[in-house]
Amino acid sequence: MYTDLDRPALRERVLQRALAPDGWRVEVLAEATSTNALVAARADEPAGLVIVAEHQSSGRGRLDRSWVSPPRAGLTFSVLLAMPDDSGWLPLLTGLAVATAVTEICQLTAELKWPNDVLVDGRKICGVLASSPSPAVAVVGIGLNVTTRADELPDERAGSLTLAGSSTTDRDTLLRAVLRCLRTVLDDPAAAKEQYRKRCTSVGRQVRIELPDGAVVTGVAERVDDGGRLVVDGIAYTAGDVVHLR
Ligand code: BT5
Repeated sequence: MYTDLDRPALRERVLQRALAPDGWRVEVLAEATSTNALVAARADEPAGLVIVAEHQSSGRGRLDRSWVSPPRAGLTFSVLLAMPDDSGWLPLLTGLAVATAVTEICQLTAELKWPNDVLVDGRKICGVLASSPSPAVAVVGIGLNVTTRADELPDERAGSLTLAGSSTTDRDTLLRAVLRCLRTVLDDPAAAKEQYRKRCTSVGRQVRIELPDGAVVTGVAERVDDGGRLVVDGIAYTAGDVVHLR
């Protein structure tokens, strides 16, 4: 039985003080519909707004899918950013930031499945949802499973830091680490793209890619091109769900 002691609340004041020097303005809400929607509704504010929800009642995935997480079991938050020049890379580099933070502080090896899923032991521990409420503004939402139990996850392809044996499950520490890594990738996107290409384990593999229109393609993922697209047997894909076949 998980109690409040196992899943302590985030410490908003401490986070605000720690993250302000890096340009982040953090707000922690007990409950929200979807943090992506809340941040998008405040798109006229300066970049750097971060809204974290201890619980989301209608967390969103890509293509209108849902993101489910019990209260305080994970991190669910969204960040307001100026749209970078190479916007196609933004969700990929956000995934890189999470994978880097998890590898650094959890003593786990996190892999990146194109475009932006973070996997540990082959299971998805993090998803990223990017949107653009106006051409100059981007919202990136991150869902990271921390203490989530197997029976709280949607299926056996999902995992959490606790299930993977993470050395820490302190969500304050994790949030700070992810935002620090996000700042690093945003400050030097060229280096981050190189890092992403090194860490993305979809490349060089036989993959199945399920496209947004329902079509399914199987082939070898050759590389991630300059637009952040996955090239499978010579054809570049902008979006899709990748399954690693072997
Ligand atoms: C994603 O979509 O993975 C993007 C998830 C983004 C969630 C964050 S939370 C903060 C912010 N506010 C929001 O409303 N959203 C963002 P996609 O690749 O489409 O994956 C969605 C699929 O992952 C679902 O259809 C489920 O199968 C699965 N899923 C749902 N909840 C999950 C979880 N907690 N862990 C792992 N997989 C999950």
